[in-house]
Amino acid sequence: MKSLRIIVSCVSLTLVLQNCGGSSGGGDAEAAAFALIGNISGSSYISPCDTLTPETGRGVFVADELVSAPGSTGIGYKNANCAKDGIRGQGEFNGSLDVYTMGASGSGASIILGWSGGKVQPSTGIDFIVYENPFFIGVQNNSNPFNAVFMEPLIIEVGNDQTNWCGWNPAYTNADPNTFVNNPTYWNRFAGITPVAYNQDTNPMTVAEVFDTDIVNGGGGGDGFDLADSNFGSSGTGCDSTLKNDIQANGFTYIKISAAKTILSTLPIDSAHSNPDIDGVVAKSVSP
Ligand SMILES: [Ca+2]
Ligand SMILES: [Ca+2]
Ligand SMILES: [Ca+2]
Repeated sequence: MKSLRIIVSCVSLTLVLQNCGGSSGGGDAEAAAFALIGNISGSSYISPCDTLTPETGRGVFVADELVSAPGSTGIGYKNANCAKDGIRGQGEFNGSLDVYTMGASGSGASIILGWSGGKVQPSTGIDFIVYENPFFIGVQNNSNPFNAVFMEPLIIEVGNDQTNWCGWNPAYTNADPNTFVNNPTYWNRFAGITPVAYNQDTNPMTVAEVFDTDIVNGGGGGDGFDLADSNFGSSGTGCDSTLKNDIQANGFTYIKISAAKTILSTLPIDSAHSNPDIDGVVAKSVSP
């Protein structure tokens, strides 16, 4: 989130809005960013994310438990509560501002979320969706159909003990593996790839629409994962067949979200695409 980092700097320097926004001209987005960042004034600072709450009661189960976020400062976009306060996507061409920006490396490049002790259950189709804040860029038309995204790729793992994790064997399949290409087709089984239309406040959608990630055709977007996927269990620290089979049969307690390059170090992700912003995670079925 490079442009927004500049905004945060402006706030900390107590420059006025006009001085910060003038050069880049992104008035609405920047005004919204200021509203989200709120009034930073030392120890009295309260982030909007600290008071927002995730939706409940209709079959969209938001990961509402912050288990671990070593990079969180509680201020602005470095407040990890923004990753558990609900999903507030901004559509195909804008990124959500209700997000926690992770570090590019080290412990701050990961976050662990839970469902307040519940377990995400295996169900038909995708079992959960991860929302970063990607957005389509450039011209979209029939010969160039939504194939360019500003993305900050993530690797997703799940587990039951915060130590052993199973993942989906993410694969970057561009012919030149050393060149970054922003076409989602090459980013298989990563998150942080698909823009987000679902917004619990302004575009709540139906439950069926939320769990349809095809944003181009009316779904809510985000990146869905299925415990029944044949790739599940073929990656992840400490993943063995026992853990894989247990998770596939009985579900999982924790999700670990990491900036992709911290796990796959040879990925061609430069510094402009290496500070992912986590809006949140929703599951289709959770049981205590
Ligand atoms: Ca499933
Ligand atoms: Ca981002
Ligand atoms: Ca959020």
